[in-house]
Order: sequence, then C-alpha cells, then structure tokens
Amino acid sequence: MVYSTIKSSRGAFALLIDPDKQTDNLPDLVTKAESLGVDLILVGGSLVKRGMEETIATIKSNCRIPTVLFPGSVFQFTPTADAILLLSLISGRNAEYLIGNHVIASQAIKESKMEVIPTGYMLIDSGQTSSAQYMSNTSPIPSSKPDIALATALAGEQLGLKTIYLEGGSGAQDSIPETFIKTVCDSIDIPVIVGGGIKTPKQANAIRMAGASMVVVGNSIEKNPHLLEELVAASR
Ligand code: 1GP
Repeated sequence: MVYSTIKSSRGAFALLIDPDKQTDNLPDLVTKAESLGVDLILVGGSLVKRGMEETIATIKSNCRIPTVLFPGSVFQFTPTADAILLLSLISGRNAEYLIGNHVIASQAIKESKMEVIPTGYMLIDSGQTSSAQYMSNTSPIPSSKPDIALATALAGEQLGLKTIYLEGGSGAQDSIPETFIKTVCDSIDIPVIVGGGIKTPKQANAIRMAGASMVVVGNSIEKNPHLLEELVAASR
C-alpha cells in the first residue's frame, strides 16, 4: 500500500519523474533508485505533453518501486500506475482544481482499481511564479504566513483528506522554510509531504526533522543523479 509508505514513521523518499524531461538514463536511474531504497516514484508535471504510459512502462520494466501519478491535469491520468495522489488544490480557490477535474476523472479512476490517496495540495510562495501556480491560476500561500497554511491544512484534514502536500514549486530557488513546515506538521495528524527546490541532503534532512513524512525531489536529481544516494539517506 502506497499510503502506508507515506505515513510510515521511518520517513519516505519519493523520486519525481517528469515524462517531458525524461532522458535515456531513466532505466539506469530507476534501477539505482531501487538499490538505494527509494520508496515511491511520482510521475507527472505541470505541462506533460506526452509519454505518461511509456514512462511508467519503462519504470516498471526496470524496478519494482511503486509508481504514483502526480497529475498536473486530468489528461495525465493513466490506469497503468499503482496509485494516484488525487490532488485537491486547497491553497487556491479555483473550483476546477478543487473538484472539477476530479468529477471528470472519477469513473476512469474507479475502473482502474488503483489506490487513491486524497491529497490536500498547497502551493507555498517561493518568491517566483511556479508552473503549478500559473497553470492553476491560483495564488500561493505566502511563506511569511504559516498560520494561513496551518488553518488550510487543518481544514483539509477535517474534510477527510489523507495527506497534505506542501509544494514549494518545481525547480524553486529555495525549499520551504523548516519553521513553516514544522508549524503545519505540529498541528495535524495526517502525514505531510514536502517538495520543491530541494537540492541538498542538508535541506532534505531539515525538512524531515521539521516533521515531514515524505520528501519529494525531481529537478536536482535530473541534473545530478549522483545526489540520489545522499538525499535518500538524509530523508530517513
Ligand atoms: C515539484 O515538489 C516537486 O512538484 C519537486 O520539485 O523538481 O524542484 O525537486 P523539484
């Protein structure tokens, strides 16, 4: 079960693969990821044009790490993954990203029988406009307002969401501040996932120490796959 991995007290590490940025080294990368104990592989992005199925097939033929859809839009749904982070963009007020796309995808998701993880997705301002922010036409929560993030995460928990994803933005210059993460983690009982702009083992470890259950890294591993080992170790 993917959800039990996310909420495990041991701490989990997820590698994010964006099919548009996929390179020829994907088989080697995921083989190495399995040997290093990467827990999950998220697949998706803000603007994936093609290749969800092919990417998932390549991952599955080279490792046994569960694949989890991290969809930027309803068009990225494919029944071949093991699970889906069913994202409701609770930091924004765009109904399509709160419930609209979910209605469109609901029957296909049910037929796929994949594990569904209802996820409160929260965009946190990193000082520059992120792709997710632009594509969803929503405002992120200011990083100087952890109290707003706390209340939003709490509302998500009260609505029955199973996890909160604090998103600093793909390729963000800085990751979300630890004190901000700690404020949210200390206030809710459901597991917190943190991603966006994580580049060093020190950052990953600080995020874990702040209470995050799972750390997600994409860009910096795409740029330097050798970072993977230390990032995984630092996220435990
Ligand atoms: C993006 O949180 C993820 O949605 C990961 O971000 O690519 O910056 O690691 P990075």
